[in-house]
Amino acid sequence: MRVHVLTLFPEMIENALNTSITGRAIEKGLLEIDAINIRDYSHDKHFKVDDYTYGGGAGLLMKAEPVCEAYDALTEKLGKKPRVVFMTPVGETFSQKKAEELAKEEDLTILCGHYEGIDERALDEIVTDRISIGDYVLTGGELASLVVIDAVSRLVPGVLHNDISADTESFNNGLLEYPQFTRPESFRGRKVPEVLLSGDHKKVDDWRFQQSLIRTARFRPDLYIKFSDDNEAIKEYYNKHKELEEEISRILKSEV
Ligand code: 6GU
Repeated sequence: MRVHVLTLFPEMIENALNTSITGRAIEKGLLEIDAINIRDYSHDKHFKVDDYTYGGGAGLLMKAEPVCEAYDALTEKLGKKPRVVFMTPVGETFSQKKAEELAKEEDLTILCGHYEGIDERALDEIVTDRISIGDYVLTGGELASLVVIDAVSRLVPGVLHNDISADTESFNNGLLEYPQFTRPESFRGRKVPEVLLSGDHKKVDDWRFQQSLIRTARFRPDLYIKFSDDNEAIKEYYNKHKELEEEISRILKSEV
C-alpha cells in the first residue's frame, strides 16, 4: 500500500512511521510512505503558503494553489486519481470500520491542514473523505493522519507478525479485548488468574469471552448494548450462565 501525505511537516510523518511496526513494514516493502511538502508548490519567492481569511477573523489559512498543485503533480506521477482523505475535526469520526475500508486502497492520499485550515475551494477540488479522530481540536492534521495511517497499515496483509493478532483484538467482534498476562506468575502479590494456567483451552476461551463482556459493559456500555441487542446467541449463553448475566446487569446499573 502506498500512502501519499500532503503536509507542511513531512519530517513529522516520516519520523513517526519509520519506527516500530510501520517502520518494519516500510523496510519489507509492504508499506510506502510518500510525504509531500506542500511548501514545494508555493508560488511565492518567500515560499509562503498561507494568507489572511476573507471576511476577517484571527489566524491564517492555507492557500488553495499550493495544495491543488501538489495534488496535481501526484496524480500526474501516478497516472490516476486516488482517494483523498482530509484530516479535520469537521469530518466523520474515524473507526475500525473506516480503517478496514481504507486498507483496501492501493494508493491513499491524506491531506493535512495547519493554521486555521485550508481554503474551501481546494477541498472542493480534491477531497473525497473528511475524517476526524475525535471531539477535540489539534493544532494540525499531522498527528491525526498518523493515527489513521497506523490503524490502516496494521490491516495490510503481512504487516503484523501473524494474521491472528489482527482479528482477536478489541472491536473485531464488537467487544473490547480481555485482560492478558505474561511471566512472572505472581507480581507484587498479584497472581495470574488460575484458569490461564490450566491448559484447558476451552475454559480459557470461555473465561476470555466472559471478561470481554464484563469489560465492555463497564468501560463502553454503548458498545455492549449494540453487541447484545437482538443477539440470540448471547441470550442463550446467559441462560446457561445466570450469574454472569446478573453481574453484567449490576455493572450496567453502575452498582459496581
Ligand atoms: Cl483530523 N484535525 C485536527 N486539526 N484536529 C482534530 C482532528 C483532526 N481530529 C480531531 N481533532
